[in-house]
Amino acid sequence: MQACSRRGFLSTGVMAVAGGSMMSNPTAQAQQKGLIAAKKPVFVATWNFGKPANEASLRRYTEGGSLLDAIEEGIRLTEADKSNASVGAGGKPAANGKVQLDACIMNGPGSKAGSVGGIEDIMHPISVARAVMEKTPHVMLVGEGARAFAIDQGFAPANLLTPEEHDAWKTWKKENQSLEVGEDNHDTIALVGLDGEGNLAGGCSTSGLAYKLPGRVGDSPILGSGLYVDNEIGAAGATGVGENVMRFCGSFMVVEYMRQGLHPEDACAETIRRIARLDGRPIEELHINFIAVDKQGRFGAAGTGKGFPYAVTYPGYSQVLQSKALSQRAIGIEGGNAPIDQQP
Ligand code: SD4
Repeated sequence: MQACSRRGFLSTGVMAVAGGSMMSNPTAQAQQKGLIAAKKPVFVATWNFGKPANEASLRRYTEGGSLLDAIEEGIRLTEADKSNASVGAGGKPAANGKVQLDACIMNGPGSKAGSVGGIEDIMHPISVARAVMEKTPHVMLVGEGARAFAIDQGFAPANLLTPEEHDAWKTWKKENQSLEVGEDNHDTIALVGLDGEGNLAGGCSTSGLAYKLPGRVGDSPILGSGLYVDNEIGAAGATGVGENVMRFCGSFMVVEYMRQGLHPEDACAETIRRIARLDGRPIEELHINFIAVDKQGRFGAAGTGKGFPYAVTYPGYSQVLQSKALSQRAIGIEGGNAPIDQQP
């Protein structure tokens, strides 16, 4: 069964070590591949920009912040980065030229969660999501209500549309006006973590699909779709075309596969296979990716097509890795976790 491939690799790896053909520190190598528990705390995030986010999370945690503080801090870094056109300030707008942001946060202990959908003019929706969780009896606020709540809580309104994205939107309006859902017009930061006490938490933030219909909300702020945390089992997050995640409760499904005993990477891959089966389209057309960490500190990721880069950070280690890749031609393909960037 495909799902057992990593354990197969682990036993092969252990044999290779016994034969003296692997590096001298097999424990460190197995940790870096996510095969055995990483040092704690461990942070796992989507895309290359997940690495500086993870590192900000680790710094915050090391300085005495809670796991939730750490998750929020990492995501805030990405939200504030105006060169990132898919999260927070600088994000691509909806078809009407307004940047509408989605975010959620979830804490393992007590399964507490907060979320905002389609919020405008607020640079840090992850912090608003946390305020929804901590200061209201609700879980999710959307649109104008979310914006009004944020301003009431002291978040300053800001213009999130950069001149570059304004120009790109004007060009799109003049020349195109089609809504293409493909590989290149979206990205999300999903960041999940496990702390020294064995508690889990996660967050997720995005500007969603470029030039989406105003009011469209994707998977990212929907608990169980763009993010899910189960403090007994693990945490998972998604990036990609939200419509192909939220119809299947994708992140919840990943966690449920971990509950059944699958390694995080296998749980992500199995979720994609199941979504593809139910959806009926070739895997390459789905454009979905998942990350996961389990209660032990093992991690993994899988994506459609060529897979996707994701970042893993724990004390003494921070790296962008290539996820497992799933395509129609060879389902379940190459094992993931080849380092992409050797820089610490
Ligand atoms: C959405 N999942 O709004 C987000 C976008 C994304 O990589 O993650 N793209 O559908």
